[in-house]
Amino acid sequence: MSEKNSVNDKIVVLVGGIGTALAAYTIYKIVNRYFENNDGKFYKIKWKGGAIRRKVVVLGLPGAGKSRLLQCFQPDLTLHQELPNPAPTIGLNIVSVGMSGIDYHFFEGDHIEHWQMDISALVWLVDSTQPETFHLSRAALHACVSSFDHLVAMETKECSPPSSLYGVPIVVVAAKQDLPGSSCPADILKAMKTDEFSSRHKVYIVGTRLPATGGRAGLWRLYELIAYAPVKAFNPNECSSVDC
Ligand SMILES: Nc1nc2c(ncn2[C@@H]2O[C@H](COP(=O)(O)OP(=O)(O)O)[C@@H](O)[C@H]2O)c(=O)[nH]1
Ligand SMILES: [Mg+2]
Repeated sequence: MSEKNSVNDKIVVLVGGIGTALAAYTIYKIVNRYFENNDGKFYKIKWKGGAIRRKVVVLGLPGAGKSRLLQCFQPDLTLHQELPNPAPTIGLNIVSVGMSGIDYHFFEGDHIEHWQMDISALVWLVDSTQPETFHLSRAALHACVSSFDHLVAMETKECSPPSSLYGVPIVVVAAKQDLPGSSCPADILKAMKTDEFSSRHKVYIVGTRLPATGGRAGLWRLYELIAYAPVKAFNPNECSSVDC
C-alpha cells in the first residue's frame, strides 16, 4: 500500500514539474513576443517590388541613426540577425528595396540639396539621447522644409496643383529609444516645433529602437507611414501663405 502511495507521489511530482515547466515556457514566449517582436508584421513584408517607384528622403543630423534605420530595410532580415555598426555616410547613401509590390528608393544624407526631387515622404531622424542637439535638429529640419516649400511656392505661383512636391508627409523619427535617458517621442515632436508647417504637411512621429541585436521596434509603423501616409490635398489658399 505504502509502495503504491510513493509511486503516486512520484507521478504527482512529475506531472506538477512538467506543468510548471510548460507554464513557465508559455509565459516566457508571451513576454518574449511582446518585448522582442512587437514589429512582427515588418518581418513578414513581401520583399518584392513592381512597376511603381517611390523616393523617400531620410535626413537628420550626423549620427542620428539614419544608416542604422536603412540597414533594417533589407530583404529577409531576421529579428535576431546582428546589424553591423554603420560606417559614417559620405555624401549620399541610396538603398533600393522592393516592398509589397512597390520599388522604394531611400536617399540618406546630411545635406538638403539632394532631396529636392519628386519624393513621396521625408523621414527626419532625431537622436533621442541628445537633448542638447534638439535645437540644431529643429533648425536643420525647418531649413529643409522652408527650402522645400519655397520650391512648392514657385510651382504653385499659378495656384494650380504643383507637379510633385506639394503636401509631402513628414515622419519625425525619435531614434534610439532603447538607450537610457532617451526623450520620449512626444517630447521630441514638441521640440521640433512642427506646428509651424503642419498646415502644409501632415507630420507624424514614430519612436524606434534599433540596437545591433534583437529588440527592434518602430519599423512596422514607419513602413506603414512611408507606404500609406497621404499627401496633403492641394489647397489654393496656401499659395499666398508661402513666401516666394
Ligand atoms: N542602441 C542603438 N544604437 C543606435 C540606434 N540607431 C543608431 N544607433 C547607433 O548610433 C550610431 C550612429 O548611427 P548612424 O546610423 O550611423 O547615424 P547617421 O549618421 O544618422 O547615419 C551608430 O553607432 C549606430 O549603431 C538605435 O536605435 N539604438
Ligand atoms: Mg549615415
